[in-house]
Amino acid sequence: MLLDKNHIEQHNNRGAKLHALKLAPLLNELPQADALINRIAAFQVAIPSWALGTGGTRFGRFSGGGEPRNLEEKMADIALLHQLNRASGAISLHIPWDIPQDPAATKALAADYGLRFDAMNSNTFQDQPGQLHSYKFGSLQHADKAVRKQAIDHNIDVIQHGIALGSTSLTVWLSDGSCFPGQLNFRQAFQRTLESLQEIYAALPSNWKLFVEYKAFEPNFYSMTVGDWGQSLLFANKLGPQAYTLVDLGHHLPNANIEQIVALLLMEGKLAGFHFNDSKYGDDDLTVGSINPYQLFLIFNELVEGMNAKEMNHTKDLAWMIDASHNVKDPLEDLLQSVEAILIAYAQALLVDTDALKKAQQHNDVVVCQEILQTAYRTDVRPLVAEARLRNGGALEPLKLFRENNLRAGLIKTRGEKSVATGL
Ligand SMILES: [Mn+2]
Repeated sequence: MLLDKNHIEQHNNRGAKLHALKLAPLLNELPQADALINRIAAFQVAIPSWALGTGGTRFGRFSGGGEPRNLEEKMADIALLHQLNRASGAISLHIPWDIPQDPAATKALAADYGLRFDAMNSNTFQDQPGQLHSYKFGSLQHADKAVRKQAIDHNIDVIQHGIALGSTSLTVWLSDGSCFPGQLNFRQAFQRTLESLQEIYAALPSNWKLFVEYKAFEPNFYSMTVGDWGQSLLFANKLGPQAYTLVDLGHHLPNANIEQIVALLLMEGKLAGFHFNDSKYGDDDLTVGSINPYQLFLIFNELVEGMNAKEMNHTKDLAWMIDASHNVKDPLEDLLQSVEAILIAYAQALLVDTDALKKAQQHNDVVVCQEILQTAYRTDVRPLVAEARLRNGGALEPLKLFRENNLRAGLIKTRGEKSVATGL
């Protein structure tokens, strides 16, 4: 369900005067404001197909109503987000939750909406109905070769689905590991996983990337076979030039220095996938920037610095995706908040006076180093982000417009109170 363009125009006209007042000081103060706005306007974040419904925990799930009932409705939701913020122009599909029944039609629908297909996601962390072998004790690491083969074949099948849609990357997140000491031989688990990944890697088209996503714990609580960035990097290096590490912000132990991790992965040319969310304790999958926006800024600061050092394209060279769960908020409102937080942190990182920072670092002027970072972080860049959105044809205030037009009520009317989207 897309919004009538007139509604966006009227909303923008109503807020135009106040927006101009807020933007003017930034345009005066920042000589590079125009270039900044263009960079922000180019930034796109993919939305995963499992993020449009209400999320839950193992204790319960509380649907908010109007959830998309199929892939087409999920795409319609992302198209609506993209219409509002012009920064959500990609969808990341999960197989088998969202297998396109008619790939050509799915591809055509995406083109109509102006969406492209981001990374494909395989699933060997749960058993599907009718599945021959169980993943209870792992998939690519499994002691039984038949289980490993089933998991390898699934990943190759996901690549085939992706080729049909025009995707160019595969994300492999494994829940493989062990829950108790002695359950697993770590070296053998690693070797078997590597051999399995090598078979998947061999099935990649030459223009594809393989992202190896790591996670510190859960669902296995003693060891995870791809448990941190070092293990992921080992796999990626052993696999070859098309394999990369994927950083998910929620997949670290508490207080991990994620900004240092991304800096080093970029240095090695091995960072290519990135999942946004926020957390206080573990893999909480909360709205991006809702708990620790300063950390998000520090991470973006290293991302921008590291990408610039390698002359990378900010928009295209890393696969940016939101990977969060919406347990108590409207998923679409939550995603609008997340994208906004990402663009704000990106804009703040672009504001960092890198020349001055280099000088201060050279002279060990720790005070000035902190001042430079915090000056950027404490700048209210929201008018720049809004201006970027306006130039792209989006809404001045997407969340406000979503509510003004009762868009969730409209979705409930079409889809019902009790519709449930596939996902976690
Ligand atoms: Mn993730």
